[in-house]
Amino acid sequence: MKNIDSKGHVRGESIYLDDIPVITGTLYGVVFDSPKAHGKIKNIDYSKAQNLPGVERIITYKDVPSENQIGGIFPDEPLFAEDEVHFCGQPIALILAESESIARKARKLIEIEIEELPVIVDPREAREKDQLIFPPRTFNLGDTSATWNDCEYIFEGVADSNGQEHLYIETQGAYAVPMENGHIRLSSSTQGPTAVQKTAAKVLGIPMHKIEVDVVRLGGGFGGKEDQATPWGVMAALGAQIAKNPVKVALHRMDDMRMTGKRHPYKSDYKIGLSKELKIIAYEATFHQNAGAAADLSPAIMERTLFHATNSYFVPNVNVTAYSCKTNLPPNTAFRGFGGPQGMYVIEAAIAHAANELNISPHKIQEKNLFKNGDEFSFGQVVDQAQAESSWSAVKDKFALEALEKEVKTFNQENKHFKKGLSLMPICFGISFTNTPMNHARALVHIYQDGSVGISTGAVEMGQGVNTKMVQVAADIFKINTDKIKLETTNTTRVANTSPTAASATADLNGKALENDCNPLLKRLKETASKHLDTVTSAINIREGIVYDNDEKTDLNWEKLIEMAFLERVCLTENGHYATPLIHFDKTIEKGHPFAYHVYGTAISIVTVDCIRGTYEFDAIKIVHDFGKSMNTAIDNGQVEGALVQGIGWMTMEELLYNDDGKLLSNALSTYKIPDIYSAPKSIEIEALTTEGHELAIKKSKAVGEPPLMYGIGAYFAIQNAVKAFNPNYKLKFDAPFTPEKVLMGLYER
Ligand code: MTE
Ligand code: LUZ
Ligand code: MOS
Repeated sequence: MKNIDSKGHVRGESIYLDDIPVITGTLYGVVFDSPKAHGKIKNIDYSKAQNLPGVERIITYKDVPSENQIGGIFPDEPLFAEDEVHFCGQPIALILAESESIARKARKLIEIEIEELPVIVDPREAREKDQLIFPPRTFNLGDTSATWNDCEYIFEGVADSNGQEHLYIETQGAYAVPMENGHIRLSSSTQGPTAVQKTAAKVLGIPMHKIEVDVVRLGGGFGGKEDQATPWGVMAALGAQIAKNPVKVALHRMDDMRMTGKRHPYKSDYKIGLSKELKIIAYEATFHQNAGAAADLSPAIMERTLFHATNSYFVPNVNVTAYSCKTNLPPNTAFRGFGGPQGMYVIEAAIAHAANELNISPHKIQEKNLFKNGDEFSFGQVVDQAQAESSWSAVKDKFALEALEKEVKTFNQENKHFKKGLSLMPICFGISFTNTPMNHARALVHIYQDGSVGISTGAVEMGQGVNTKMVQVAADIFKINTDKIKLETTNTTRVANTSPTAASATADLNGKALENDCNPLLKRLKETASKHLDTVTSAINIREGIVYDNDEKTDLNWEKLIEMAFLERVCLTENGHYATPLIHFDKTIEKGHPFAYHVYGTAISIVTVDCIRGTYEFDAIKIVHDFGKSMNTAIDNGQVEGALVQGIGWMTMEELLYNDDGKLLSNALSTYKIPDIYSAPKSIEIEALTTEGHELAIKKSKAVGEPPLMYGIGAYFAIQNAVKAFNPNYKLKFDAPFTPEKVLMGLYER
């Protein structure tokens, strides 16, 4: 089935926040934000801005009727700064004006005096100064300290990875319309409609039922709108409440880049111990997460770093600790992979380091340590249905790895100024929110009298194709044509108390809730048909909209059946619920079974480095991916391609840069480069691993949104191998992204 949005997208008919018609008299909100990364606000003079014709009013923390607080996990983040600022870009006030351009002009007229305080941008410095967002956590398995003596080889080092700007095409924004009795209707570009609703209710001092959040779709989120769509939604709602007027807040690109958090940069230490047979028998790591100035989702992201610290490898003795370090950057947030990539990168660095010292291929170490059924993760979950070895051997066979390696070797012998590098990257990613209580969802189905069907779920469409998958789930149960089914907007009055669309689990959670609607509806319809046809319910079947009795066509079709059911007063609506079974986690001992299942896969990356310029091109990425039984190969392959290229961008070219004063230097598309069609791999081949799929995945089709991003980590090591091939004096460094500048330095270092 094609993505139901394809036609609308190519015709420009799909509706995003900016396509919602605004009501006459709407006020536009522009955020005035801190020009300094840390300091005490001594004085703010709003008078010139206030007096600019067209400016309606300026809202500050003083206008907040209830709590000036938007922290989701910890209450440590004000909506508007009060007397201190903690990062450049921190919102201080919302200017409401007749037009956006007037509001922007007014912003320039605000005068602010800040007494500057010391700025920390480095997470290690923050840890030294005891600036932690919350206490560190440690996952432990076996006994590393007792194992070092048994190790034949031990290697230690550091591995850093930088942050990443989400660069969703649609920037953050919301539109609030006041309705009767203090009710506010809020359109928001958010992955978490309930988070926006709940926080707005808290700040405005009204119950949640007075705020209705509606989401049509997002022009991308990538995690950047899981938590950080909230402030703009709350500001629009607050503006509407105070000004008694519709209010729209939509960030300009540079405002968005400056004010919002990104993927967390990490600085990490590793120590890896191997046996003579190259088994990793001990692994220790310390992760310094650069959280920024407030918690946001950092606790959950840090936790996922620990969950994925050994990637696809079984290590019997593990001790990994993570620190969430408070710095004066915008609070960093969810980004595809959610801390997992940052953890996986470090063990891959440790393996590359070991292989380099031992003068062997890293593949040897990787291959020897892949998870098998019955192995234990450091957090106590026992590995079952492991596809680490099967995807590894499938990638070797299907893509003739040995021949590829030979080609690279020959090329490197024959070419002086161009060198190729090859790497293998296995992935293993846990599916479920690591916070068990978040793993449930609801869906609402109406069958209308004419036989058409309307579906609401808690899932937010952001390009990942979840709406199409929801249509497929319902169509497969009812056995009717997909054009009879409409996916409604995501709306908190139809589906309440939703978890955000995140953790790649949206189709699983909402799809299974939807199955719990469709199955009982179908049962009632079959009962109606069996009564009418005077047969047993089990003899009734519906196929392609026709009712069959013992495989014989009847005169009943879907429409007639629905009409009949309605006249017989059968309920044609269901409200289904689903909660992932089995999962649990005990933080007091850091053990449990947090994931419904894992997604596996392996990628080969081949790069050609221009050794005069330091530039590079990816010739090919060849992937064997564990889709389970994919319910939509077009959508799922698209997710693999998109995630892969986004991962390569993070590892190679996206260079997020703050200066020592905490100011974002890579603050526009001229200074922050993401992969375009020219820098994407010349070829991407994706093969599906043949498996039975997993019972806890929707229709046995495994979650696909985030895991393939981590194939991109292989890009770093492929480039590194090419640099090594050119310059034998190159000393391995793990400092992603591997930008052309760094490549050039590596090529010519002595
Ligand atoms: N694909 C597109 N096109 N746009 C996005 O914003 N977000 C990713 C992924 N794929 C994203 C995307 C992220 S971060 C997640 S968690 C999943 O989609 C969420 O959707 P799912 O749970 O339906 O996979
Ligand atoms: N969000 C979240 C996530 O709140 N918990 C998670 O475990 C998670 N994992 C991936 C992406 N977003
Ligand atoms: Mo994705 S980082 O879970 O929004």
